[in-house]
Amino acid sequence: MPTYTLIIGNKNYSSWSMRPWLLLRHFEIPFAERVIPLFEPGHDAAIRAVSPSGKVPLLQDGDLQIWDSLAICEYLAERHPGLWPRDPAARAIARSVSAEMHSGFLALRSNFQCNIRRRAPRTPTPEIQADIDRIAQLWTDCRGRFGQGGPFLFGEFSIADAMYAPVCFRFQTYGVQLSGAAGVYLATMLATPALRALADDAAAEPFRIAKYEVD
Ligand SMILES: N[C@@H](CCC(=O)N[C@@H](CS)C(=O)NCC(=O)O)C(=O)O
Repeated sequence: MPTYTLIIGNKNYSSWSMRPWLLLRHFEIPFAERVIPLFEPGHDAAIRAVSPSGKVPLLQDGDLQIWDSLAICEYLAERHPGLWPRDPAARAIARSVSAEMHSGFLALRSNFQCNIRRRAPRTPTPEIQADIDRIAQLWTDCRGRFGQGGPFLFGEFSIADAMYAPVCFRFQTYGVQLSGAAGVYLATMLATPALRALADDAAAEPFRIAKYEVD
């Protein structure tokens, strides 16, 4: 029986929820999931009933509740070896790029909504392009400096990749093309079994948030 229950929003739309979900799935850590569909009637009360922040994701481990995607990933990393890079320098940079994702890229996040199953190519504004350029630079740098042991940012899949997975789906949805190492990394991520499993679940979800379906 899994000891963890992960409470998440819609798989198609909830960018924060997918990070710990992908981590658990990729590392085959047993967990139960509960989806609270966002923006359906009563969603706010349903989330507040379980989450002190009024947000998802939230991880339940027995009586313990952990909220916020990065805090959940850190909690899991303390219990399951290998979720962060083993090398201290690589681990420090992995934490830096994860924190940058967690608190940054506002133009991209607020204009290119997470909608995994949608295909709606758009021309980025200069502000969004600046976020895209920084992400491409960051991915290229991580792959060049730390990526020798595998195809992910720090070689093997880590929390840093889970943190950037929503960006990969956003780039796919809005037709953002990347060249060189960043483009190869994007393709690798979208072909990774955990991301494909999430995309399959997202495609099958019945929920539809109208405001995320229009330009
Ligand atoms: N910084 C938080 C953000 C969580 C967040 O904003 N979650 C959204 C879904 S993606 C949410 O719960 N929205 C519901 C609401 O605001 O009513 C994290 O990393 O978990």
